[in-house]
Amino acid sequence: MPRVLIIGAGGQIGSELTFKLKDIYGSENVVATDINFNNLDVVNSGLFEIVDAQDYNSIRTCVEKHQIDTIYLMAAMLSATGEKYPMKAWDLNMDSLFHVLNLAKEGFIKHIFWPSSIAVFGPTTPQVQTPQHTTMEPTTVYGITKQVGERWCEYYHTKYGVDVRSLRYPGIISWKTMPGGGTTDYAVEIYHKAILEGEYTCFLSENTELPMMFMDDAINATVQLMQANPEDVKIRSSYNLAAINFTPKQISEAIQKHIPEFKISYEPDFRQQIADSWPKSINDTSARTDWNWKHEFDLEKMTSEMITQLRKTYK
Ligand code: AKB
Repeated sequence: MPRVLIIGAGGQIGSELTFKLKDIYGSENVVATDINFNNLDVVNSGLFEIVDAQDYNSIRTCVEKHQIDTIYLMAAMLSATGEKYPMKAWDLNMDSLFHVLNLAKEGFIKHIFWPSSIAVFGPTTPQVQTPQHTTMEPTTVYGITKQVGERWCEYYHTKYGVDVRSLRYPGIISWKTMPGGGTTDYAVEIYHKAILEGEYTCFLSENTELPMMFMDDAINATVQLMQANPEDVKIRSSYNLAAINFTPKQISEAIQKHIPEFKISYEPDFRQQIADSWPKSINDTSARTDWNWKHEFDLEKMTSEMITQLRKTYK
């Protein structure tokens, strides 16, 4: 049984990964950590420790205390917040990655999952069916940290034999924990506002198409990649990963099938420029071929699940 540590377990993806990994490996083998106690569902779900992702000793102490062999590093500052605090984003995203890579290099842990993002791509990247290997000139601080991080992951794997695996997540849509500070966050907020207020003002323009994915698919991809045979994991920078692509107009039409009176308006802000620099769709053939990745949720299925679950939450 792996002994797992999740850093950033209180966040949107970290929280659901925590619940899933506890289901698979048993609560006693999974230690959730975050820098605060904010997510009570996670804090109360079993083993929980306060860990500062920027403090090497804080992570190492926790690793040694719980005899951890696998770390999922989910703490990061995302694209929109990163533009407000560039140096903080650089420090958090890079320090935490180096700490974890070095713990593996020094023999304290054996396996690492580290998420990359579609933010590694930029305005000079082909925007439709973006290939795995292509021009990457990110224009956000977050994108720069993810691109540089990918190079370091591959470097640690090649030079030091570190088993680090990574996915370029698209925008992730879920109902349990809110995302924070991302450009794709509108696609979560819209469902909450649709249920609570029947209307939503979107910070991206109506025809801004972006790659997206329902949380269950993202978690399954993560688990599948981490369980894959090492020889099948041929890419050690980060895998392109895709499911669905849609615009604010298309998601609002999908919501209107369940809530006919729902209204959307558009007030694009600084996040429009970030979205415009990212792909509209992603080619993830390598993930599908190397370790049999398949997604399950399309826009309709995801919308129906989001609305059902949020109606229960807000009842
Ligand atoms: C963001 O919008 O910053 C993130 C991402 C695409 O990595 N959701």
